[in-house]
Amino acid sequence: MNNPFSLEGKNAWVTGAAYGIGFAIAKAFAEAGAANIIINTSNEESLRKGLDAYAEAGIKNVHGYVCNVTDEVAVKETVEKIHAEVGQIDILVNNAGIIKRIPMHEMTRAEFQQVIDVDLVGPYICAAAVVPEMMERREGKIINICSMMSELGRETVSAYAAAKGGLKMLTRNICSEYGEYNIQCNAIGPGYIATPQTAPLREKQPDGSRHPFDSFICAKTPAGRWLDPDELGGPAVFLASHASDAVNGHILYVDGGILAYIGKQPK
Ligand code: NAP
Ligand code: GCO
Repeated sequence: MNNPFSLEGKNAWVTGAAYGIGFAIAKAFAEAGAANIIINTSNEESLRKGLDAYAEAGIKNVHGYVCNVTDEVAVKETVEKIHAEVGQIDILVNNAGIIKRIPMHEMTRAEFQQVIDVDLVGPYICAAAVVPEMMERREGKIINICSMMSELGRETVSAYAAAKGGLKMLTRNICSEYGEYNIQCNAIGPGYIATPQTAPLREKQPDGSRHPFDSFICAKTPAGRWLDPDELGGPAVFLASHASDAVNGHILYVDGGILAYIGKQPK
């Protein structure tokens, strides 16, 4: 019996995968046998550093493109380049994302819109660009990277929570609209992961003490720690593989149990 978790022969496009969660997911895909890894970033420097990081990790067959996921024309052009230079896109991971931590009443419309554009409109643009080929082949995997903020709010992240909540429903709608073509669209909802995006929340205070948010998150996570990006690799391989062909429209929270836990009582 073939290994249902294998990605042998598959081409996977992970958006925004120069580092962070995207890099960890792409690495796991390569380790699961993916034939080609495709990444994009918003600028040349990030792409160059990202491709160097893959090479240093010994990951081969990585193809990189500079492409802003909010630019529909650029995304369509990039998909055409991928088809010409790499081949079909079997798996799309909508990972690229930003956050702006600003109180809602102090946030400008432009700032709010920028987060919505990258975190919600971008995944729509990329999914819409790859679905036609998946429909023709009657096979495809789309994985959106949601968030705890797809379920919970907190101060200063209104735009991010609105985008990630919308991304949860976009995931369910892609499932609903394209399931008949054997396209599965699911999401991963990471908990709090130690990446550049959350680095400000873990910075030591001027007096050398822990950042209050660092202590807060560790109290909210049963294991009492931040999660590592590599801990998302297995769940991502599952959702990208035939092992999950009967899973559709699901948000898989990889949060260490935050959503199940009221939080550790302060001493
Ligand atoms: P990160 O370290 O800030 O990396 C974000 C990635 O997205 C970078 O590669 C960045 O590339 C790319 N990107 C940003 N805007 C882009 C655009 N317009 N076009 C193309 N690429 C763009 O973030 P992360 O922590 O790895 O998070 C990755 C995803 O997981 C995001 O969607 C985030 O919301 C989500 N998430 C993170 C956590 C966490 O705790 N870290 C938890 C839940 C969900 P450039 O170098 O070009 O900027
Ligand atoms: C924040 C964090 C979170 C994480 C993640 C949690 O400011 O609360 O950045 O939003 O990035 O989305 O799942």
